[in-house]
Amino acid sequence: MSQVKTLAEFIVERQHEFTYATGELSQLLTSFRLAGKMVNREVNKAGLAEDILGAQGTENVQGEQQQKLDVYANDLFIRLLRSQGMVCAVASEENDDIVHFDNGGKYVVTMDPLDGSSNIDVNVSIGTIFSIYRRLSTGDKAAMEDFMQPGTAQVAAGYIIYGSSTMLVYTTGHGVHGFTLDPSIGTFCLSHPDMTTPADGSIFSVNEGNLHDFSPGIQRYIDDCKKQRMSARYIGSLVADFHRNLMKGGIYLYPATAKAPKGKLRLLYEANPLAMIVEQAGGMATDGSARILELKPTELHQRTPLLIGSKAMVEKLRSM
Ligand code: AHM
Ligand code: MG
Repeated sequence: MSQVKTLAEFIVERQHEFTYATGELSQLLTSFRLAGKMVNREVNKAGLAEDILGAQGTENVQGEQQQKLDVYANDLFIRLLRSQGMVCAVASEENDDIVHFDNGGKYVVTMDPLDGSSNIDVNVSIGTIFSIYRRLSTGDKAAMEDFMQPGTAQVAAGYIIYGSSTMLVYTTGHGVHGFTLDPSIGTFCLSHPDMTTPADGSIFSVNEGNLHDFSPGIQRYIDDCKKQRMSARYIGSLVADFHRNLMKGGIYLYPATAKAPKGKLRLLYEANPLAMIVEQAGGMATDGSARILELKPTELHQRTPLLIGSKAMVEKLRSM
């Protein structure tokens, strides 16, 4: 049997690549590693908890109130990040405002604790997306400017996919590495070192129900994909669609629509982390005219159109 390397070991081995103090990265990622495992456990028994154990009411067997999984995941990530002390504030999809820890930590985190949550009830893959920034402000409390940094300032970004297996994928700007959770030992093991995405692909992922809202250029591009007999694949969970395309080569599109004139996805905790990962893997991410990572955020829950994936496909789409 070849030597298995765990995520914890890998982080320690690569922490010299991290610009800031050795050990900080390892502490930062530990919260995500632990929370990811705990969310994974809850996701896997979601059907059980609600339909069987919870059948008599809304309380679980311990007499606790049943929590929606996205709220559970949010509370858990925040609790672990708070207790670990490196992070002084979090911006989450689940919270209107910044959650402050007032501990003087040197980092801030943005996250979507459980993305694609409409897919939980139907047993389809969902994910966690996160991004870590070095804070700019000083003092105990983080400031809005700490969160208004462009994606180029991310010091690390990653996602966890709760799929047919659970994987954690992250980058610190030195390549992209993927770890698969071995449920028998409860440990993330290195399964995909130095991930790269194919330069071109033959999968396009878009909610075609919105086709008539898309700009003529986007519509022409989608038509072109069909003329080339490409495969249409759309799960409706960003992390799952992104992960498949990253591995196989493809493009994911969520352009502006009539309902969401600025796009649906959020810049800080959906587009930016995945844009950093795709670029590190050799791909591209744009809002149609500008590089996602160079957009200057102006608000926490800012939305952006997102066109992301294999370089040749994103470039072709942009030219249209
Ligand atoms: P959410 O953050 O409310 O879960 O919404 C984000 C999700 C993405 O995971 C997914 O790619 C997209 O919304 C799907 O949207 P639609 O159902 O409009 O196609
Ligand atoms: Mg989301």
